[in-house]
Amino acid sequence: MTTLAELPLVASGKVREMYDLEEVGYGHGPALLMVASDRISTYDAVHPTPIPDKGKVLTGLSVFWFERTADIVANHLISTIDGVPEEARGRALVVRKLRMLPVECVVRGYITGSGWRDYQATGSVSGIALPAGLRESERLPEPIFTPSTKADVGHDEAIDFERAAELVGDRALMERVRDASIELYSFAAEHARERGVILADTKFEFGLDQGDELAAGQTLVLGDEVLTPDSSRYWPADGYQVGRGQPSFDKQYVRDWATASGWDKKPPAPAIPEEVVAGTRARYIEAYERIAGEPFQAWLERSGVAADGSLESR
Ligand code: Q0T
Repeated sequence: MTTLAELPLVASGKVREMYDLEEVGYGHGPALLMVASDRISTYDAVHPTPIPDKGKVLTGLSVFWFERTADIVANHLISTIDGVPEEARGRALVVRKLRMLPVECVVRGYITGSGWRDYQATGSVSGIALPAGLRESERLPEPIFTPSTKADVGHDEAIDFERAAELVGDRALMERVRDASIELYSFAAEHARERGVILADTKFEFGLDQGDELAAGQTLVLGDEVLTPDSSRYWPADGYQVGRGQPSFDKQYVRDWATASGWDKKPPAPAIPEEVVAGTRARYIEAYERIAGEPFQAWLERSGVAADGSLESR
């Protein structure tokens, strides 16, 4: 069996790595291994202390959503076990290599974060005029599609739909992307709501099948991680209050501790104390169990993680 160290690294992000797998299996074509680490970032800085099992929680959640949304749009997931090196089981997925579209597909059901700032300044977000008098964190009359550019460094820049269509080079394709994004968000937000979690907003990335170059009949494919706490804002529904920022489901312990510690929120991020690590890990596992509706252990077993019993002591 291959080890991670033998695979060519094709991309490395703040919290994830992508490796080249060449061809896997039969009929799938070129593939990548997408590996979620246990690294955590707050205020755009990665802490030196990992959150044990965070990468496995996020990978399990992505798989949960890929499996339940395949009838909305095709996705890049090929395998959770075959082709995944033993050391990466549970935290890695074999995915189809795509030609990625050069836009981030953000859907917002609530007005918060950069959307709230843009709304306060202009009354609009990504060129969409919103009703006057919205308060911070308020639910929008309907979900809105607010694309952004993928910045190599620094923050993504909000763009309107027409600019996104220009960057993609195909307005009809961009309409399919927008419609799929809103459908995915609506489906997930309703599911989360039934489990006491608000999905405030989320970000998708799409691609096209490689070798499917002819404009007619290109297959749109959902890539990246999907509907995880790193690509989305999840808020606990109990305690939701309009008119202020909401605590994050997963990262609030770290943020509260970081604020109290006096850290100026500029890199380098400080080490996280063990009780904050433990509380944060428990929140990630709770997020998995609430959303997926099964014990986190079930994902570990399905994905071939060797048992070590360490979850039994929770
Ligand atoms: C990609 C081809 O994941 C990224 O960087 C973090 C390490 C961004 N990224 C995604 C791709 C994907 C996906 N997902 C795909 N299926 N095919 N490229 C490339 N960079």
